[in-house]
Amino acid sequence: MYSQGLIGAKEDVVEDDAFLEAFQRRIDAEEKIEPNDPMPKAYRNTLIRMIGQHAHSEIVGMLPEGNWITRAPSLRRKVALLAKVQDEGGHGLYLYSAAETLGVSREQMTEELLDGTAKYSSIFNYPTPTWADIGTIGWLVDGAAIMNQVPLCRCSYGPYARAMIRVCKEESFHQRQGYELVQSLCTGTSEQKAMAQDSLNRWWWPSLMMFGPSDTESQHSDQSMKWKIKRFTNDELRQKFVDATVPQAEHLGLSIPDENLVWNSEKNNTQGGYDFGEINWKEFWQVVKGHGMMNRDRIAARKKAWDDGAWVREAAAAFADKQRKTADAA
Ligand code: FAQ
Repeated sequence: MYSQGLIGAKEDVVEDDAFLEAFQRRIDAEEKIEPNDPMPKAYRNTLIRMIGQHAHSEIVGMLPEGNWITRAPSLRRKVALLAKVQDEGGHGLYLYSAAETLGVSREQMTEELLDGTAKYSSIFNYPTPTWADIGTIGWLVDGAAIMNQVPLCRCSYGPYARAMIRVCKEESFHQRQGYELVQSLCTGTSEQKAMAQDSLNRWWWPSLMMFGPSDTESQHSDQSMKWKIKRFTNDELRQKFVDATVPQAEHLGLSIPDENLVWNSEKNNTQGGYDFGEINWKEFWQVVKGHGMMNRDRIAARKKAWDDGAWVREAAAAFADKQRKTADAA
């Protein structure tokens, strides 16, 4: 699927045992792999799939929050929300650029998003009916994103790892401003606190789903861990997120909507951790396969933006072409 027009691709590399072992030795020595380095096709394709999905998630992720920009309750909140949504757009652009170093074009990636071949995070297929959802997204969704993305700063592929450093700094700020928003609601009127609780009830389980299928179901984790693309498994990160977030909810005076949530002092090598209830995997796969509440709207919005922007892309390409011809003639 991603084999055409690879920028730095060493198509002539013979993937024999000697090559694969030498590549693994570089990974084990914590060397960064750079765009023009020889790499196994499967390593390249894994990164294109994962970085592409990540980039699409950032861009699609602008939609649920963008929905509230015109209705933010104060100028201060509107400025913070505008800046956050703009940051997510920026993250998408770094990530598309990181994927492009692997020889895939942004056009190809976008077409694969629009035709359903490429995925984006399940979380952005849930609606944002109340203002409290803006706080909860910052608190939980950015919180989960950070938990997943901080280890990606040590990913073996250089351009992805470097892009993640700035992304994580910005996501940390988003998480704090989201938490501060929820905290204002929790210290406000009883209606405001109820709005925060209702929002937590709706976003808790989808946030846990962001980490992907359980380790026994994950198709790519073993190989991605071996290549040091992923540093932790999906379940390990999910557990870290639960352990970090439950005390935050307690501090806010909110209840996590899970009757099976209980502290287990034996967990995490006896350091302790929370046991929690079973995720609704049926719902997860339905959303991933395109049947969530907002999937159709999200893709329709991205398709409209892509179609409406066609003339800009054509004009930019024509301008670049003209400049090249002028330079050639000189
Ligand atoms: N949603 O074998 P695994 C954000 C798919 S950024 C949809 O475990 P892997 C910022 C997976 O692709 C959020 N699909 O896969 C923000 C695979 O299908 P495929 C995005 C999912 O790659 C905040 C299949 O299931 N972050 O939130 C999901 O080893 C606020 C089997 O799964 C990233 O993308 C899911 N939740 O692990 C923006 C981080 N989970 O591709 C706006 C980078 C799994 O074979 C507002 N990505 N699938 O057809 C990753 O860390 C990994 O790719 C995982 C999945 C952990 C997502």
